[in-house]
Amino acid sequence: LNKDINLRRRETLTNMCDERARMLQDQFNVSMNHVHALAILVSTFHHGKHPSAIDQKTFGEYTERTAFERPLTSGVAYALKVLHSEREQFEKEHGWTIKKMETEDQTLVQDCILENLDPSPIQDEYAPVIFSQETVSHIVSIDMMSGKEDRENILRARASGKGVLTSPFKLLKSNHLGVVLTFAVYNADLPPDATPEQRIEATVGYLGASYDVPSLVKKLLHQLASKQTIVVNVYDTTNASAPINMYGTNVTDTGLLHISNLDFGDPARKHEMHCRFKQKP
Ligand code: WA2
Repeated sequence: LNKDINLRRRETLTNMCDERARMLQDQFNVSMNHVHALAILVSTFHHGKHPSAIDQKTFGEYTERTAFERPLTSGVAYALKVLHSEREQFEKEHGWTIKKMETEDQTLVQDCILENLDPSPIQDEYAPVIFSQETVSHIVSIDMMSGKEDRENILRARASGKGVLTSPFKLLKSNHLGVVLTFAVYNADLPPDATPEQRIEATVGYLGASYDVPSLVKKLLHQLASKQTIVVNVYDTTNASAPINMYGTNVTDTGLLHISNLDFGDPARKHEMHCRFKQKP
């Protein structure tokens, strides 16, 4: 009889965990597809039309009105690829200087008060944000290649042509760990079977979305009934020996555990959902 009860308990935990993992993965996939579509929108109406049919006002309104299509995202933005030889002309056109994300006093940068940010030192190239959803307007004019995680994402996105994810890191103006999803935007004459070198050459910009993981997973789990029953953690397990806790409090509990796999669409990153019962049998 006891064995039966234990079996039932295990089964219940498995089903609840798999259901939650599937929901999170599906919502992530839906928003990823819409971020991809935004990259195509920018390619078509900003780079494909002369003069451009998109400015900050249009981008801001459109992304705010379609925010419901991107569950789990806290905002989207577009950064332009600017070579050093184009910098002076670019800054004159926009009326501001390209800013650096990392400075001496990282607390000032974290608050993201633009006056506190230094102009970017000379680099081969930059990725300043030119359009943003209102929710992330604080990153406009910041060179996304000056932040470690953002830079790695940009380099990987443009060489691959795929949507890529960062490891969890502390986003600007946020107290939580988050991740950034990036799609490269290419100029029109990129062949579909292009090599990484051709892709890098044809890159014109980067469309990115930020995910404040803890608040978004919390919102998602609260939509479900019986949230009292189980404790959920989400981990980035890309480095199997050093998993990063992205959601949920640290657990010391050694009770019944179920692990559901999470696929966020970037094969270079691994994620898992860990579920436990709140109450002992
Ligand atoms: N977006 C929002 N908050 C951030 C952030 C970011 N990156 N990086 C640090 N805090 C425009 O991949 C291009 C968005 C980066 C895209």
